[in-house]
Amino acid sequence: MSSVQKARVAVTVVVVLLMVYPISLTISAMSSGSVKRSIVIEARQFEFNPSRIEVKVGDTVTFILQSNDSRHGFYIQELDIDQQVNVQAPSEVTVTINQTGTFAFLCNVPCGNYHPYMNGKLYVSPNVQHILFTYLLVILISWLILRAEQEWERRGEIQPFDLVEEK
Ligand SMILES: [Cu+2]
Repeated sequence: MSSVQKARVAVTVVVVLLMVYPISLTISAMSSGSVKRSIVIEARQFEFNPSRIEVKVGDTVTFILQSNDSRHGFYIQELDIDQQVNVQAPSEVTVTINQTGTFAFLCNVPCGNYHPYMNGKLYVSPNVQHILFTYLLVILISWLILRAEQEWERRGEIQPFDLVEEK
């Protein structure tokens, strides 16, 4: 492989990686690697139950929120969730989780002395199927582009991914 060809392969892979991520995220959200799930959370003075929740990126999660003592809130800044929880009136909020990480959820309705300590954590782990799928897509699309370029080269036509003029 000449250095021009190596550079072309590298550029192709980078371009494809940039293109593939949003596509694969969308597809994985629709595929079997991601799940729809409902999680019932009880808010009470002064804790959430459960207070630790684990999901995978790409999952569509419906949080079903209930309270039996007073009004509370369910707030996750990073996921743009801000839901009131009224007494004896369950409410729900659905979100497709599109980032990994650990996110705090908080009560944002003052509910008593220990309200500031009313919080929990949502752990979002990577989706292995999603990652494998992304790699396969990158390899496949890169291969197709490189094959197409070889074909163009053979025919002496314009080569859209050329970095360096060949002599
Ligand atoms: Cu509170």
